Amino acid sequence: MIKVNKFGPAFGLPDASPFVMKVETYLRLTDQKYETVLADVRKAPRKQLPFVDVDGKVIPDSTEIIDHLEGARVEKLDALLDAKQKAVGLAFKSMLEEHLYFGILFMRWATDDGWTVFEPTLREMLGKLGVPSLMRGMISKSARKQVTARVHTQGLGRKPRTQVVAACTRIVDALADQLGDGPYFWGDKPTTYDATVYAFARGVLCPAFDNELRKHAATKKNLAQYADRLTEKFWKD
Ligand SMILES: N[C@@H](CCC(=O)N[C@@H](CS)C(=O)NCC(=O)O)C(=O)O
Repeated sequence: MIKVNKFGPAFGLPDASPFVMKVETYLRLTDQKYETVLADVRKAPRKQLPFVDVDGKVIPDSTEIIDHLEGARVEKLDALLDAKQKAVGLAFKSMLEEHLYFGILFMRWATDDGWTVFEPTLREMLGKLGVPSLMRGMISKSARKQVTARVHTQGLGRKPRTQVVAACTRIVDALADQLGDGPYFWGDKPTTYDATVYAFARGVLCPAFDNELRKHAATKKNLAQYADRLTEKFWKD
């Protein structure tokens, strides 16, 4: 049995974290049954979510999880990709996970409009984990401090909002250009790259955060259609 430890559905998304969505999407693309557990990130093996429990073996990190699960499958999702496609796939995966991710964090945690949307949901999540209501405000505040410090350390957090949005806009444009009309990132069949691309497409298009980055992403019709298509096919239940 595969148990995915996650934050929980939020903002109309299956999870607040794109990395959790990535793992769950991979499991759905490969038609593997799994259970979900609402977890406390502070108790996770690397103090990050997701992590999974596969028949008692605990595996952290979305990429390590997918590598492990793919390793056990006979028909590999990426079997038909050539070396160049894998190189481009890796470049896009890294760009989304290591760059766009911080832009999404910035828009949700560091800006006042993002935090106004994010904080009540964060408090609700803490409530579901059994944190007493009196402590939720304090923990949210400290989490905000930690996350904004992380974005600052990465570098994006040192820029003004307009420059963060401009950097993320370039990534969204590159993704939409590379994606074409699909149906998947690499044409007719899903690959592991779709797990990342889908998770970040939904993250950046999330209507709850109605900022200039989301508005720009929504103008990329093929990106929005890709997200809708995969939602319809893999996320109906
Ligand atoms: N490289 C990790 C990144 C996971 C990650 O950054 N998770 C975030 C949520 S989106 C988290 O748990 N953050 C808590 C923290 O870093 O303190 C993966 O691919 O799973």
